[in-house]
Amino acid sequence: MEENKENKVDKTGKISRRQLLGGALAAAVLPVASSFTGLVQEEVPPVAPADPTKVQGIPPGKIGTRSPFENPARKASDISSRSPLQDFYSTITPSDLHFERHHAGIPNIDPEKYELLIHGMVDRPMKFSLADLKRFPAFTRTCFIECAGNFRRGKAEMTPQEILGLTSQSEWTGVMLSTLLREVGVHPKAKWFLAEGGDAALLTRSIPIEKAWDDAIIAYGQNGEAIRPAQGYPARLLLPGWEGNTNVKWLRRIEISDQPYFTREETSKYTYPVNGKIRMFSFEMDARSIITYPSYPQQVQRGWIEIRGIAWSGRGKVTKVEVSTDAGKTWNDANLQEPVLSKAHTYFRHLWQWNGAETEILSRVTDETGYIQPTLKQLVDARGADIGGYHMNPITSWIIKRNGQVLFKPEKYK
Ligand SMILES: Nc1nc2c(c(=O)[nH]1)N[C@H]1C(S)=C(S)[C@@H](COP(=O)(O)O)O[C@H]1N2
Ligand SMILES: [Mo]
Repeated sequence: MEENKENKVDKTGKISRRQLLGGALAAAVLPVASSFTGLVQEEVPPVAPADPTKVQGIPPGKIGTRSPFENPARKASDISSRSPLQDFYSTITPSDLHFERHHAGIPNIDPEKYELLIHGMVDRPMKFSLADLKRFPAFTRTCFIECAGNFRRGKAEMTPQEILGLTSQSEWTGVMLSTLLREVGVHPKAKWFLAEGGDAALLTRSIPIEKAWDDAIIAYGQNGEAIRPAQGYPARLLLPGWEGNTNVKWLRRIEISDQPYFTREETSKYTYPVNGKIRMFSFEMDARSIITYPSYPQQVQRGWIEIRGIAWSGRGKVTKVEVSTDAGKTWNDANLQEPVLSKAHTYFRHLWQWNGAETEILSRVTDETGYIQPTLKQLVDARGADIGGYHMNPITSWIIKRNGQVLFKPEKYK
């Protein structure tokens, strides 16, 4: 065996005296040496900057914080909180500003005890721990979630957050539900599955099995870290483009069946007529857009204004956003921020020169299926009455007063 020259050991098994001295010497010089490399920076006392125009810094920390000058906040009620859409420069919603909708509060679930049961019309009913879910090949995708009841109006003094803040976007990571369905062996006659959460809410949803084979994800990651408790920690069902309520949080059970379950949300009380027929199981979120700048309560000045906003569709990609600055008489194509992702918030911008006259600005999206965002009149005519409620995605307008004040146009029709 080759002798290690650095570690000379004498016959008694003790390290030589020379070796010890050398080691002590090396230890003594180490802090000095590393202070040059910056490794022991925290030992250097803070020095006030000699140049008074420079600003004294604070040391780095374990968790980052926002600038004290930036205070974006959700607007919360007992059952939901809304994202501050007007405060975002682009389309990823910071996780702590993601909208929330809860029917029985946010349960605190121990990831060690978490289990997802998949049973019903399967060859092998199985329970998956969180660790099991993470062993499967993972998948990451950016998409929006929107509550089907996302639309408020009624007065001019409303922000984008108040009007439409029940939508947000994250980059989600998890395992494709199709991967798990192959694992349990789904019966060929299966047509639906039931998704159940571990919270106290009576919210279970029946989902056509095609969505599971297509793009459903059991998500445990949100914007690069573990999903937030409010978003369903440790795992939720993610159905890109579909009504918020089908994205069952704290997912604990999936039951495969050949028919829907007609749970509470799936009875006629929670559905509405379209052309005289009850519209049930309307899963996809229709395309919509909103200008987030300028918006209430901002004040603008005459001259160049970059009109900005977000557009999205639950059916695929946004292909066009048009902006009108003359109350809908003429329309201009806005620029779409690339990359445009399917079933995702898409940022649009349109440069406009305001001449100072009172006007109305609005946006209208077209998606890849050719669907064009309707006016409120078109929506109401199709449904027979302005009943509000779910799936209300009309074009929305802002009025710009001569003094530059921006107000929401709270339309009501019939
Ligand atoms: N288990 C469970 N899942 C749930 C809900 C709930 O109350 N319990 N609310 C649903 C509704 S109505 C919506 S809009 C979305 C909201 O998702 P978010 O809170 O992550 O934004 O979660 C859905 N999933
Ligand atoms: Mo919702």
